[in-house]
Amino acid sequence: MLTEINFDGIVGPSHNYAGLSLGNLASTRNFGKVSAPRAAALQGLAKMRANLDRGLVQGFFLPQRRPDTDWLGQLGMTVENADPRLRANAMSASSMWAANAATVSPAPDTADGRCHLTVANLVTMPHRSHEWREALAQLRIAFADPEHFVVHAPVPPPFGDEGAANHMRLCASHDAPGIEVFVYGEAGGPYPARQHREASAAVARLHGLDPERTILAQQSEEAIAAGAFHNDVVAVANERILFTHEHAYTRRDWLYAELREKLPEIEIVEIPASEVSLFDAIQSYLFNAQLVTLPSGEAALILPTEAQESPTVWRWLEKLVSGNGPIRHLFIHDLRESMANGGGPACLRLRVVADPATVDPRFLATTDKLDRIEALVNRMWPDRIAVEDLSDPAIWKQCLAARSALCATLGLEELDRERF
Ligand code: SUG
Repeated sequence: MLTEINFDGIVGPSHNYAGLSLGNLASTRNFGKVSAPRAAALQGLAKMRANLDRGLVQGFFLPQRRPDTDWLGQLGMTVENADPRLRANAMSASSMWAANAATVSPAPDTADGRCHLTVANLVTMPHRSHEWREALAQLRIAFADPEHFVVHAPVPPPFGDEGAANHMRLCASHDAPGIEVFVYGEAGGPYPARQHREASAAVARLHGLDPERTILAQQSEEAIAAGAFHNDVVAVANERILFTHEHAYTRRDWLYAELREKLPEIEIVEIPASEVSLFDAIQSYLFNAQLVTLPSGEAALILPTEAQESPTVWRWLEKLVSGNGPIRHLFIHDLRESMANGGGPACLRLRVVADPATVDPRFLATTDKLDRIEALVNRMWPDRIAVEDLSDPAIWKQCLAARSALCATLGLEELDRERF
């Protein structure tokens, strides 16, 4: 039975605000703020628990080992003698944003009938460029069944690939063949375009997708310049619904026409700039919602608190669900710690359409397992981290010990032993 499984990144114990992500306005704005890693992880776990209670299948990925001394070693440094900026890059908890872990093409879309995953190389940002090794290791364990999955290593640099955050799949239902849309950037005003066309095209080829059912669309320069460093900040798709901002794409009319031709049942819900500006959409992370199909068959948006706090955005959303439109429910979650680094509900999860019975069960959530993770977070995650603390050996030790304990709790000790 193919179902959508949302794998959320568990927020790591080193979560901090070092302002490392140029073009991500929240990251820049909150540089130097004191973070609350324990609260951050608990907020993420509460979202997972709520989704489980809603009848959705929930999985997770583990936080990566931080400080990443293997990466510093490749640069000829140790965590003790690294300069503070590079040390901060080695301490980032950014792997929590699982939407950037990989791009996923479910079995009904691929030539060999298996689900293909390509790990993202994340080469544009130094603090994210060293995530791929452990991401690959986790995916190879979680999706080890060769009958159902193929896990590809990242596409080579310099072609930047940021994974599912720049990929959308539209289909009549999750288990039917889909139309896969790869969104790349060419220009972004003062900011880098993090997803390159060459990388998107390579992933589509590696996954064995039918070119007739694959679309490469350019993200608008205006959107990137306004702070939409990934497509999932200005659009989200699920089954036959595309929910998007008017100014998300360079050739919007062409894209909509292609989609309508390839999937006649598509429902495009577009917010015009005259009702919600790109600025308000990006500030509120309205589009960084999880758009999910509930067991009842109805579509729901899982939104961050910030969307409710913006009067224009909230008015628009209330109108959306009170009408006859395809989206019927709104659920709000407090994810302020992740949001302050530019990561909303959709950034925190990687969607994989698969039969849960074919996935390594150690990566699947149950209420009992979430209880155990929560207890561990309460006991071992730092309460606060200021940017200066990233140079404190006691924090390095605490972060390493917390992650080791989590690996042990989940029976994933091999991740603790492996070097990346
Ligand atoms: O890559 N923030 C992440 C946020 C990623 C959000 N993901 C999606 N849109 N899918 C990023 O910019 C901030 C880290 C810092 O500033 O220290 C950061 O990496």
